[in-house]
Amino acid sequence: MAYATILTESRGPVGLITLNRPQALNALNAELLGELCTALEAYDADEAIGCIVVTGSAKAFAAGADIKEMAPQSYMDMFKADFFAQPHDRIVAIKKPIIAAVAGYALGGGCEIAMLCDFILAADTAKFGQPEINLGVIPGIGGSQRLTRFVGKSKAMEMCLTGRMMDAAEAERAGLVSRIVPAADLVDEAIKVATAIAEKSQPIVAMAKQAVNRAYEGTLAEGVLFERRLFHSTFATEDQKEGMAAFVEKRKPVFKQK
Ligand code: CO8
Repeated sequence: MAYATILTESRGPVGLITLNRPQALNALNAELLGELCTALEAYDADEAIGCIVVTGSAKAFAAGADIKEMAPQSYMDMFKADFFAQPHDRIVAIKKPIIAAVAGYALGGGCEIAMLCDFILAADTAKFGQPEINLGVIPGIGGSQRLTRFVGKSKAMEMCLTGRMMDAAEAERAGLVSRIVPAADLVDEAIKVATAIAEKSQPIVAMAKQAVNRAYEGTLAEGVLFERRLFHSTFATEDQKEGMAAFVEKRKPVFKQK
């Protein structure tokens, strides 16, 4: 199948998905998220594939949800569409293991998509962050919940309140990524690991994935729903309009605190 915003390629038993909107640093618009989910589901259904790798470019895994697409949305638009519920739920439903191979920026929704994968291999150039606060919104696809489970409350709170980025070394120390590899080797290393997983028993791999997720996901569903409703609510504020308008106009936001 031909996609407009991603590239797909089978490497032996591994399905490789490359996010490919270079002009927007792989910002996650509706088309890209839809194609990503469709490609994941196609590999999930393909008996020849045992593991999936999702990667981006050298500069950006993904620089977040597409701010230009979101900027004009109202609270009602977000609420009625249950914005971001679909990609979240479709990715969570994938049964085969998914490895995120992250180089460059993984910000906002980009960091959240990486955390929705089963584990993250980071290039030494990777930078992770939840900078939504700078736009007058909060994470909307599980970031405040999953980041806290990965790195603990203190660091997650600091990241979500300040919007600062973590480099690869800090992300590895904090437990966000499984390990760091040189940027030039990232995709090859991810394919190597994915091939090793694909060569194991697929039903047992699926069970191991379920078991680890069981430990990790406790009351996550409630947390994600709670977060999504709050995220929708940010679109009722003047500061969301200001934060996103300022980004589009390439100026500093002047928040009105309302
Ligand atoms: N949305 C739309 N366009 C973007 C985005 C984005 N998130 N990020 C970058 N771009 C565009 C820029 O506007 C620019 O386009 P143009 O050339 O037309 O002006 C192009 O990509 C290149 O970007 P920059 O010129 O800014 O590149 P720099 O190297 O100077 O800076 C940065 C790179 C630091 C990554 C910078 O682009 C940046 O800060 N981007 C925004 C990061 C951000 O705030 N992300 C969070 C978005 S909000 C969010 O994700 C909410 C999550 C809700 C759920 C998500 C579900 C998927």
